[in-house]
Amino acid sequence: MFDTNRTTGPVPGAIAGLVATGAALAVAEVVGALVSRSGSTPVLAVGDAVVDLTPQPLKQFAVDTFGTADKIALFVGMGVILLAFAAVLGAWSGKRRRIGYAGIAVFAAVGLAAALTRPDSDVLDALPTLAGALACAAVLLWLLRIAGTGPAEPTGDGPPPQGFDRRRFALVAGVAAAASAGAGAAARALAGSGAELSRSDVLLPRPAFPAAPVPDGADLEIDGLAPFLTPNSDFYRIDTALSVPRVDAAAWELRIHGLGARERVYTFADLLARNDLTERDITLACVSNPVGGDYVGNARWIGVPLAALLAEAGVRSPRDGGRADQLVSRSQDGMTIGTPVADVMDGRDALIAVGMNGRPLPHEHGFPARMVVPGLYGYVSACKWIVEIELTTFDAFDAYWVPRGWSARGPVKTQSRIDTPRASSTVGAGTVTVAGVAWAQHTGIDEVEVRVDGGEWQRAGLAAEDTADTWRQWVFDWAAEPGEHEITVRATDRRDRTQTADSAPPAPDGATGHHTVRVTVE
Ligand SMILES: Nc1nc2c(c(=O)[nH]1)N[C@H]1C(S)=C(S)[C@@H](COP(=O)(O)O)O[C@H]1N2
Ligand SMILES: [Mo]
Repeated sequence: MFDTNRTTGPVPGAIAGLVATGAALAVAEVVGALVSRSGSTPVLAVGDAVVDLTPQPLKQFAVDTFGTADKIALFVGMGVILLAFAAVLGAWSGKRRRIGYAGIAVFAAVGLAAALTRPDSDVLDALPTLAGALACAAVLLWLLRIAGTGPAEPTGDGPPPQGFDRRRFALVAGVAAAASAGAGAAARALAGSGAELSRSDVLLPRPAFPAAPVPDGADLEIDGLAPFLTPNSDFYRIDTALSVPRVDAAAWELRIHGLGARERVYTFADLLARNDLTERDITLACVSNPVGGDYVGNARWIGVPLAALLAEAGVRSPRDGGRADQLVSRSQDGMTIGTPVADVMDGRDALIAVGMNGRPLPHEHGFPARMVVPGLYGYVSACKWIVEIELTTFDAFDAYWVPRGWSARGPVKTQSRIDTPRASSTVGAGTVTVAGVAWAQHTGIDEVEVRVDGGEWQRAGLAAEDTADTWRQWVFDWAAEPGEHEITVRATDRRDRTQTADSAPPAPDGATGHHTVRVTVE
């Protein structure tokens, strides 16, 4: 059914389509790395747009199914679709060039639309797509010409059509594919290099207000129990960024402005040079953490007290007559996070953090600066790659997650988790160490209780308390008898709130219920 004048069939066209698409992506990456301020490329922009446009239930399904591999799954899905289209359109345009042009135009339009509607985009973000489309057309035409596919030219007295030179086609296609792969890799290196340098250049000053050492006995060091301080490499990561923003600390600024604020701009050097750098242990939790889940971690942060920056901008808490009740932080990648002004100005250690466990913030966790507020879920407080703080009201503005079905306010709910023994594990009869963590940031944990097989609640032992802003380990010695058993935990915080047994899903403002594990005792 393909051109009867030729003997080449659809395969060379399909290969040409694939190679041309590879060239398009590579050129777009290179141009993106060279010109785009945000290092964005059409693939990332389309991916970001897909994430934004995906309805909440589907997003939840993706997270539930793929966990933190959800982004990889998205890219693999996009790649499969793109390559399938490339092969089909390439084969088809072997017969009709116009199909190829139309296909390229459609994909370029999608790429442009996505690139130019990203929150941090500017006109330069059109260039990678345009350059990629041109490269695609050029490589496609070149390969199709070698393959000798397409409608017979009105030959007249011209040379007779050449046969299909397979070797030449394979050579050119191979070289084009290899060059694309090389260029793509070079572009990645280029995009990553600038900010990476500046992070490794950062020397964290000694904080003026260091945290007290973690008390002896705060870390029970039990096998299988989360360590008291979560190493940066193990700290959960939750954000909408498909590629980790690489922010150049040398060019970075934090702007504070809005209702009742005199505009102030701070550079990274300004923050590091301050005499109020403060070190604090703060446990951060994600609102989407299911009961028993591990989207919670504890780190030793260094940062500037946010209340001090707000005071310098003349901001007053609504409790002192200030007009703004919401502080909206914006990130380099366009995230918006809304935090109650009253909370960050009530004396708690809300920080613009620059350090995490003694290191500059890892890129994944917001380099060069992010917010951390004890007692609030991350989605209403912990803006990573922060560049702007706007004073406004809850009436006037809905931050990113609010129209997506999450509550505008997100104080953390008191929770507890069993880390060991793990669910569905088998343990030996006798004394079994049951241990876990409990958290009620900015309130503190008062008591943890365990019960087995629905029996009496029994007090667990509590590890030494670091501060009310951190989680607390607990341990319970269980005299385990052979059989199937169910272990349940609940915590009571210092405001006398005991965790409810009613299970609620994470949306809209945090999961509730008791963590229960089933184990087999032999
Ligand atoms: N820029 C940006 N900041 C963000 C987010 C995001 O998607 N983008 N996610 C928030 C959420 S939902 C949480 S729970 C915390 C997680 O911080 P972590 O990834 O350092 O653990 O970051 C918060 N800050
Ligand atoms: Mo979160």
